[in-house]
Amino acid sequence: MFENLGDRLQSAIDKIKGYGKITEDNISDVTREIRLALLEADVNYKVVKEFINKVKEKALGEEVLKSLKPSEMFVKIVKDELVELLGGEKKELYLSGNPSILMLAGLQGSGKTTTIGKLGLLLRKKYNKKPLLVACDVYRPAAIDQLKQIGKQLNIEVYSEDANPVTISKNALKYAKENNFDYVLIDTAGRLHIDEELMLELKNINEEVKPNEILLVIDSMTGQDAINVIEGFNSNLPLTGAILTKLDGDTKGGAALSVRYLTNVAIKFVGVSEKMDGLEEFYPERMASRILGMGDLMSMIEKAENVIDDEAIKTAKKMQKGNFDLEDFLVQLKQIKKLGPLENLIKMIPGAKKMGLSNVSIDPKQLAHIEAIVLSMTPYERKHPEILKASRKQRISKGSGRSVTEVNNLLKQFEQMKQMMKQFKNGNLKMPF
Ligand SMILES: Nc1nc2c(ncn2[C@@H]2O[C@H](COP(=O)(O)OP(=O)(O)OP(=O)(O)O)[C@@H](O)[C@H]2O)c(=O)[nH]1
Ligand SMILES: [Mg+2]
Repeated sequence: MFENLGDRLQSAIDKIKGYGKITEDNISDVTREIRLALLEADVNYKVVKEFINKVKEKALGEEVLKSLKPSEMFVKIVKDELVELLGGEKKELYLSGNPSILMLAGLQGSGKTTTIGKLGLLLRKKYNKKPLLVACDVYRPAAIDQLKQIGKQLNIEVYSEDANPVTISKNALKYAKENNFDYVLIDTAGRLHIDEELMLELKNINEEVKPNEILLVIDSMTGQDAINVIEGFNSNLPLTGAILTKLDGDTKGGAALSVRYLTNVAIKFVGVSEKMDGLEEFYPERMASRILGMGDLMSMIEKAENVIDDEAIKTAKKMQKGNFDLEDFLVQLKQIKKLGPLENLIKMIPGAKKMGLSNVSIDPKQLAHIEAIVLSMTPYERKHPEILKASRKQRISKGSGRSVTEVNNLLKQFEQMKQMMKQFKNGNLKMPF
């Protein structure tokens, strides 16, 4: 997401590094490029105009800090404005109701039902809530089944009944109170366009259960039209925020950058994959850093914390001491696989692009091969790889379907890694950056 925009903005900003001083002339040069980059990313022209004006005004104004170089100052100004454009402070989700009630609304296919599941999972995992999913899309029989399927997959209860959406939501709320659910998530029907009938139904549900959160789900591929969709819903319902889905697709990202300025509706979450864990809380600051290639260590660490378990932390400590074996190696390998595509993680490292790391491709097959080799060893062999001589290696090669050379390479790399860890521990080795 935002890759193209990020590249363009970064190269524009890099230009300013060549100038010793910021003047009206060279600023115009750079802001022209920024303007083009934003327009090409499908950011609304009004938003672009305002953004450029603010950046210019600040860059030429009195506020220049003496401690920063002009180029650093300029980067800071652009970043600050970008954060502002994305909504400034992070907007928190309402959590203190008993139960809290959340309703999703949005056009057909925007991702409501999927996002209901993702939210349920996030609320349970991160906020320790007991969520109830409510099926209020009664027009398509398959819609209820879809939600039930998601509930089954996540082991989260789904409330449904043969009634109209207002009655269902009322009864679901009663059911939630009686059964100690503390978060009620209401899935609603979609339409191709904003129409009176749909709005009336959503208004009626709103009147009946008074949700604490009404979030509008928007497909980020909608582009400029997203603004009209938001205004259409916002004039009928007291929206408390928006969720932009499918940011993993080849969207240019313009809607994300225009929504807040044009509608005053804050983005609270973004959908980044079809999978149930593909929902991220939206932090304007982190997103701006990511766009400008400054990395997003916080998100990377949080992601790692979410999937890494105690066993892995224990082996990581052993690794630091330099006394780990292939059994520990296997544990670490499993964690790496849980983290998902490594390329995505690498992109979050500050300066990854400049180090030439942003285009590395890591073949998941290779990880699978390594795992197969280690799994073909006996537990004793994993603890004492030094006993692995020709005949054992041959057996492992057969068992894993990999060549003896690959087995040898793995053992060699493992030994090197161990040596390196020892050196780290003794403080003889510095990180390469
Ligand atoms: N890649 C990607 N796909 C998504 C994301 N969110 C939803 N989808 C996909 O979008 C399609 C539509 O999602 P639904 O959740 O059924 O959309 P909906 O708004 O409930 O649709 P209706 O009930 O017909 O109005 C599905 O194929 C989802 O897997 C996302 O963040 N990334
Ligand atoms: Mg749906």
